Amino acid sequence: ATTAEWQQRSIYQLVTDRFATSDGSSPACDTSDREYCGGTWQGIINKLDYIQYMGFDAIWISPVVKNLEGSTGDGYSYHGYWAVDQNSVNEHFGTADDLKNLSSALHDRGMYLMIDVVVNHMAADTLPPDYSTFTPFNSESDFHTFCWITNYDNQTNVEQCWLGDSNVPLADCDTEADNVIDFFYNWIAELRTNYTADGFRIDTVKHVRQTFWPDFQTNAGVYAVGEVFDGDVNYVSPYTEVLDGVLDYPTYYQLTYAFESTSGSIQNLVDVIQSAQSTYSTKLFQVGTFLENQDNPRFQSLTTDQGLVKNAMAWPFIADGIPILYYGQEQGYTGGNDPDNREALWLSGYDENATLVQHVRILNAARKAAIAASSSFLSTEVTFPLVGSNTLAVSKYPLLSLLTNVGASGTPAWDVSSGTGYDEGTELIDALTCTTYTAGSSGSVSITGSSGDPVILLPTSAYNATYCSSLT
Ligand code: ABC
Ligand code: CA
Repeated sequence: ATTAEWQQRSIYQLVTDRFATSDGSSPACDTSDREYCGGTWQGIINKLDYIQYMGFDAIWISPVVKNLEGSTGDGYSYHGYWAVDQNSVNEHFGTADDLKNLSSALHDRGMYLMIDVVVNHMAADTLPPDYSTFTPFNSESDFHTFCWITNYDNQTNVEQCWLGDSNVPLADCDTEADNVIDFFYNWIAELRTNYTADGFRIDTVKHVRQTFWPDFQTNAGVYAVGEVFDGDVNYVSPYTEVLDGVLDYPTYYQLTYAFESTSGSIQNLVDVIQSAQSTYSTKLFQVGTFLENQDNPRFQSLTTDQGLVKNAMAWPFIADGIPILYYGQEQGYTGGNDPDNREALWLSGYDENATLVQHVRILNAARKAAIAASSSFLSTEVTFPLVGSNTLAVSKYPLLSLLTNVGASGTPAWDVSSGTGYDEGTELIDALTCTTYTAGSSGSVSITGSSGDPVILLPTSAYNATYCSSLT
């Protein structure tokens, strides 16, 4: 699928090993053991109703190729990022046919499949690696000369030295060598055709020279979003030119800081967004926007204030990029750093009535309603008609989102005098509560909220009332 098609989607990111088992059983899963817990591609097929219920129309799954087997000093390779054989699938997750079946099951529902891929490295459990265990790169000369990454300010060090540690060195592929380049350019095209993949998430993008990526993207043939793990817009920006999209790490940090406490800086969030808007140009609309992922502590490990949580969770759905939600957030999971943030979802019972499941369902519905109501919604940059110390109004016509970090014990109030895009007298509805309001002169909106919750406004004429009747 193209970038334009992905822009209309919202993505549910899951860790394959931790999402669902083939037979629906709920085995124990202690994240600190760093073992395979039993999730499979067939398990995902069985739970597509759950994902679709929340309004997601795409999933991003863990890397699919065969990984390092057995126990290491850093645990097992349940996350899928430790490839040893690029030409085989990871049998812990199922067979190649199971993966094809997942792809078909998604397409039957009009959903997309995004596969996570790693070309930067392959994984070993000795140093030096036994290169003969790798497929197809079974020679030391297929890799950069060993050195650990020690200096993130030195881009050559970042690109040509190795990630990992002495337990699991990540042998750094020589992505300057013709045989390595040719292999990966063919490999990504075959991965797409073999599994009818609709998109890719690309790992460790900043660890490979930028000039590797444009032809890789072309051969991928579908939308790809690259992981550039860095909070600086100026560092990330060039990567928006060599791939379709990047994961929006700069926003991730300021979003987290703004809402993790009642004293977080709203202004810093506004600043990073405006900086990205002026730096990325139209690529702004192609980034993947997220609050959680497999590498960072879950938001509810930082605060469990449900007012703050609901505001932070709303952001990816009301902003300029493609929303991504990391599995488990909707069930209120609280795990901290890797490996604690990779809890088994079956332990939640996939409760569709969970408060945050309903929250996400409405956020997806509101975004879909805005897309349907205005052909320019997806190419309209957010503006901020109100920036207070604890309040923020985010306009992306026909959506007006009123956010706050006063927290659940506070009473937020927003007095937006203009800049909403609404005509005087327009009837508005808060998608989260289905309370209605009327826009005043110059489209002004004046609302007192409750429990530190956000308010997500749309013209009543643009919002499907069935979501209101489902509210409890
Ligand atoms: C395992 C254990 C961990 C243990 C570790 C040593 O080994 O589980 O407990 O601590 C996979 C697995 C991990 C595993 C690693 C290593 O492999 O999932 O569980 O950790 O074996 C991607 C994936 C990630 C994956 C890999 C490897 C890469 O998303 O899941 O990990 O295939 C760097 C890379 C980034 C990578 C990330 C984990 O490490 O760039 O691609 N993610 C700074 C650097 C970043 C760096 C980050 C974290 O630290 O700039 O490049 O990411 O180490 C901001 C700055 C940022 C800064 C942050 C910390 O602060 O702006 O630049 O990031 O303000
Ligand atoms: Ca590299």
